[in-house]
Amino acid sequence: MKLFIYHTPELTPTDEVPECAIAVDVLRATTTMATVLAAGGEAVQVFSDLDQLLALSEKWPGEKRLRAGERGGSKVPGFDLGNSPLDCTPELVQGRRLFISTTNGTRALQKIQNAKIVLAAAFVNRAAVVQHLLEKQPETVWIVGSGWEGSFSLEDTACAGAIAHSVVQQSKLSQDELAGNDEVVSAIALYSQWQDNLLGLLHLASHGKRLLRLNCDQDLKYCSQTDILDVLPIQQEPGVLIGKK
Ligand code: 3SL
Repeated sequence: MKLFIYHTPELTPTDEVPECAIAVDVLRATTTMATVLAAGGEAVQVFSDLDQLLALSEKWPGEKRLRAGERGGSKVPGFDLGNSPLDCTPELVQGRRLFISTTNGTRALQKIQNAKIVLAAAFVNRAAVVQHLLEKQPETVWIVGSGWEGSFSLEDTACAGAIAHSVVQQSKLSQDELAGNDEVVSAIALYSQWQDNLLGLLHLASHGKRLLRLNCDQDLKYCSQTDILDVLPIQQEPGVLIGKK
């Protein structure tokens, strides 16, 4: 297995496709997706465009859908939900499909949707993602951070590092054998430094600060937890993820 980390969708190559690609948006899209699927959501369908989301979800039975729209950290008016994982209770999401569009996370997933295996990861479901990699042993794995409007996000790279760190610990591969690019080495170093204080890292991150200004302290707390959800969000058809438990 060779692992490559790309900090943003914009930095991700477009002329090749890996066997397995993983989108990461710790704050908060992939954390929300894992939460919905762990709580019994039927599927998560991602859109970069809000109008497309509204048009497509309109064809879905009303009682079986939830529409989530986030821009700039806030809920889009008229949508059922914004992008807080804390709103996604089993009572609300069970048996329903989440149609979701967020500023960066859904774009990252769309960027990698042609890979053979497409996953969504966050700290909350890191162990499930690592277990899948160890079982399937894909030859090439890309982890793509969502970033913020084209620039680097501390928390997404730290989560990519958490995945890489755990693969090294649980496989016979050394860091040198696993790393396909320099980003892997630096992501592991970042995670290693902060692994005992991920909430502190989220407070330091620029998007964490943006969310704190929007009074999302509890979201940061939730998103900083590692390995609390045993769920693997895996793409079933382009743009549609289901939860493998
Ligand atoms: O950028 C995104 O996709 C979102 O996760 C941003 S937010 O955390 O909902 O503000």
